[in-house]
Amino acid sequence: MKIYKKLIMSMGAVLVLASCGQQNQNSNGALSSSAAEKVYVAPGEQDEYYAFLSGGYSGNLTVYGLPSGRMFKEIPVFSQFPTSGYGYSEETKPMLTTSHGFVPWDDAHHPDISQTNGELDGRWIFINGNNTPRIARISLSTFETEEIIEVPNSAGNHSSSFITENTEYVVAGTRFSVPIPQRDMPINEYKSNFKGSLSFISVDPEHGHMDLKFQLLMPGFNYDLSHPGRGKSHGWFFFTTYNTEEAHTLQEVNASQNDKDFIAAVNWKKIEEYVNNGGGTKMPANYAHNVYDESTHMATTTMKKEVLTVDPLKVPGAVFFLPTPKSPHGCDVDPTGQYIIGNGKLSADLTVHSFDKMIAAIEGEKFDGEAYGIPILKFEDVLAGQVKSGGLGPLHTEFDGKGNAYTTFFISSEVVKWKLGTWEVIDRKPTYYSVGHLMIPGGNSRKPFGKYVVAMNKITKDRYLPTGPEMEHSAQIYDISGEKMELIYDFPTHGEPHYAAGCPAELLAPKSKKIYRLDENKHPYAVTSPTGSKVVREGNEVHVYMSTIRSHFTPDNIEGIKVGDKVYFHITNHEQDFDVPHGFSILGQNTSELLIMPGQTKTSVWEPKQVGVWPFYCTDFCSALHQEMQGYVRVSPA
Ligand code: CUK
Ligand code: CUA
Repeated sequence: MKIYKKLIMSMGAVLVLASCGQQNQNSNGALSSSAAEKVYVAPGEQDEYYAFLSGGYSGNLTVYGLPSGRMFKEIPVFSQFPTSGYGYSEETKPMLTTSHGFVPWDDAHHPDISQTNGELDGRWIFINGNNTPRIARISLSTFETEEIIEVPNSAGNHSSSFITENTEYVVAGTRFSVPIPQRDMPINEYKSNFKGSLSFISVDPEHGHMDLKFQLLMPGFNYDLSHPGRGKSHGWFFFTTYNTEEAHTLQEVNASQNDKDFIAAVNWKKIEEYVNNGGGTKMPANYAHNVYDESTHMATTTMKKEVLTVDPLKVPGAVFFLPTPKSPHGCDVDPTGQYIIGNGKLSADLTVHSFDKMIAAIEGEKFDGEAYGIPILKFEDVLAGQVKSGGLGPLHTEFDGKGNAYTTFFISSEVVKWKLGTWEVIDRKPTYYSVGHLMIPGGNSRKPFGKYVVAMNKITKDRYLPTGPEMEHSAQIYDISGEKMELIYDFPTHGEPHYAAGCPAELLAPKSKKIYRLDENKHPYAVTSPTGSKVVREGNEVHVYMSTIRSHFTPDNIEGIKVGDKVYFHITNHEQDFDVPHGFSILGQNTSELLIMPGQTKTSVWEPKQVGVWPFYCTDFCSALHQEMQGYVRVSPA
């Protein structure tokens, strides 16, 4: 078998050599002969990398293998997800609590993996909710959402959730500017009254718990994307703006007037010091902080009442504006921390700023005016270089750790590879079609793994068998191990993958938790002994302490329930075997099914409306006697 594979591989090499100069690329862009081998992961074998693609308006995060493009799991974050009962079970409903009530949906854009010393550490992955501003933290040991914090004084939480190189902070910047605090006022008084906020959420290094440490209140310029400094620029954060015009209507025209908008450079270390010394102003603000506890398997919500705000003018030397052409979108920092790339989405050229030049200009106080008191640096003083790309509509850039950068072009639909420092274009390859973000595993850190780049495309058109007017979005994998990029695969994605984060499998796979231990289960309604099952009535509330193991529920015949009761089924899975979940659902129930993993307790609420004898059953095929795994509830008149 191995010899056979080797033979094929050497034949492939001969083919590639023979066709050198006239590559046998098919009309859809792929080098079909060698490409298949590069993405082929044989049955039973495993991928080299994990890729976490944001699900956009699905509110979820989806896990794929690289290079196979196989989907492993969809992790619900800002959604109710029947597959796992997330957002339906009593334990997980609090995760979706906000100051606006229960908001079981959001628009998830940018995942980012935790780092230590600027390298991926594989502990957590963070992702933002754009619409009702939130940041979530997902455990990379359980692959479950463990925490969601709402971001007050914010609207359109777009320039997030990027993290600093020791995961000190996860940052959330606002896209929309709004009155802060929110109040009733005329929209046409936007200019100089509406504000943006840049929130610095600290992350507890041991448990990952988030805490909104301070909010920088900024002019209402619309903060689009951001990235932290790293290496030499660690301690700074950079944010693109696209509306220095402060347009509040017909933005497509009115926010494109100025030739240059800004990248805001924020020295967060300086502000942190200011805040630690008692600086800042406390402001009333309502926001929810939801935390899932792995030992009780339950989430709880704390409503917060106050936030610490910082006026940038009170911290001299902390915030500067770097003029950047043509409504910049992406804001990316290279692995050395020297280059800050602002992609003007309405231009052809890329603008690269130099961190060293920025510091020199700040130290020399070479300013070119100010905006609302914040110093503006001179474009020429901070410019490192411009990439004459020949493309149109640059959006996002990633790095391979070998001195190369890769930028997506939405309008000309391509990925362009170019060299840091010389700014020369090395290669370009089309995407299918209209690419947004791209991702190289670790491409957001000091140590990228520059073997593959995944391009995430907004438009699918003819790539797959037609499925009516609506089609899934599409991702494409390019091999970037050589001088030229090679398109090797494409696969449909779930939801709109705005961005992704990737990580070597060898870092995550060994830490992936296999089973929850029943003897560590601290759920208040857990049944931890084989004889612990019972039914307890408290007024019109009934608590069913139920256990489950192949292939029955205990109890499985329940009588004495009346119309008007509120019945809580607390179900504990007693399996001791990896990967044997049980499900639960009962006829007429509108709170969806549950999925209970071994050792876990999950709760489903049922308010029976009709008299009768109603069946319940296990919804997950768990054994040869899965079909027998059932029971009845008798409901009598009130
Ligand atoms: S944004 Cu989607 S293509 Cu929300 Cu990161 Cu640029
Ligand atoms: Cu338990 Cu099917």
